Amino acid sequence: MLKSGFVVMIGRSNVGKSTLMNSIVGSKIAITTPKPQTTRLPIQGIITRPEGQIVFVDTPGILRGAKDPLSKRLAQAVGSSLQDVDAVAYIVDPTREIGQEEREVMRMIESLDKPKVLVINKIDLRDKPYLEFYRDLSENYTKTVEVSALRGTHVDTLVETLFELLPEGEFYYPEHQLTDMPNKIWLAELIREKLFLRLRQEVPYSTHVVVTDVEERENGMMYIAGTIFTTDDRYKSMIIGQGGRGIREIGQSTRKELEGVMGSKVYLDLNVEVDPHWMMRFE
Ligand SMILES: Nc1nc2c(ncn2[C@@H]2O[C@H](COP(=O)(O)OP(=O)(O)OP(=O)(O)O)[C@@H](O)[C@H]2O)c(=O)[nH]1
Ligand SMILES: [Mg+2]
Repeated sequence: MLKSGFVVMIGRSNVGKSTLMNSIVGSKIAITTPKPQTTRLPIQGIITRPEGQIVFVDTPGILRGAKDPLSKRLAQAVGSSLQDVDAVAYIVDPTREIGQEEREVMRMIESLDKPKVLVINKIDLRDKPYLEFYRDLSENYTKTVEVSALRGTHVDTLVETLFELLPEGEFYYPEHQLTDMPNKIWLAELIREKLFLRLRQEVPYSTHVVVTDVEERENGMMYIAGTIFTTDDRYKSMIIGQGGRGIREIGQSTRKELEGVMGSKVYLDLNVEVDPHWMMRFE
């Protein structure tokens, strides 16, 4: 008897939802950075085991009261991803203070009439001042699991727990598929990760990456063309950097990672363009 279902990963920004999904799926599907608001699209990661299949939905971290169109869309995406899932994994970070935002997320999740697992992440860190607070919440959840997404500690226990909670059912995706994400979007996400890692402060949030072309050339080399859109000339210069150093470094680190994953040479053609309204057009 096979189990199958959708599990949504919910939690504040930066608690490690994407890291956890990558760790469960065993492959880098979602990008992760030390900055909040890294994830922008709900992304699915799929695992198929003898017990059945779980489709994980990684969501953007919840941000309260955000007014710009992008953040609103993100909040809507999280809201609608909750409707049709079979279980909820609520990820928390015991090293971070519990504010108003966390309490609101918590209330929303506790009011859901679905199996919910409290996932206390980052247990590898030494100082966890809020660990007991979260442990005391256990009775409000179907199960509680303490994990380190980064080290992979107890991630299997979490997966077993989720299989127990899911209904019987058939596979949603073919056995070997790891994600529902189209290639171009994943490539754009990877470029955005390198951009985030290189730049500081507000610039990354004012950027959007589109991959326009992916081609295998005759010599086995992958040709990839992409454009980084940003809202302002000033940001454009920051991304390009002095003498083009910035954009070159972003290109190089993306290329290195891609060559590792694809096992072939990659030629990456990256441009930066100013489009003050890309946020309005975001989809
Ligand atoms: N020490 C430690 N760090 C972790 C762990 N899991 C995630 N992190 C780090 O926490 C940061 C945020 O991780 P992400 O996976 O991007 O967090 P997220 O919840 O997806 O964030 P958003 O997409 O912004 O909502 C990164 O620097 C991760 O390396 C963990 O188990 N232990
Ligand atoms: Mg994320």
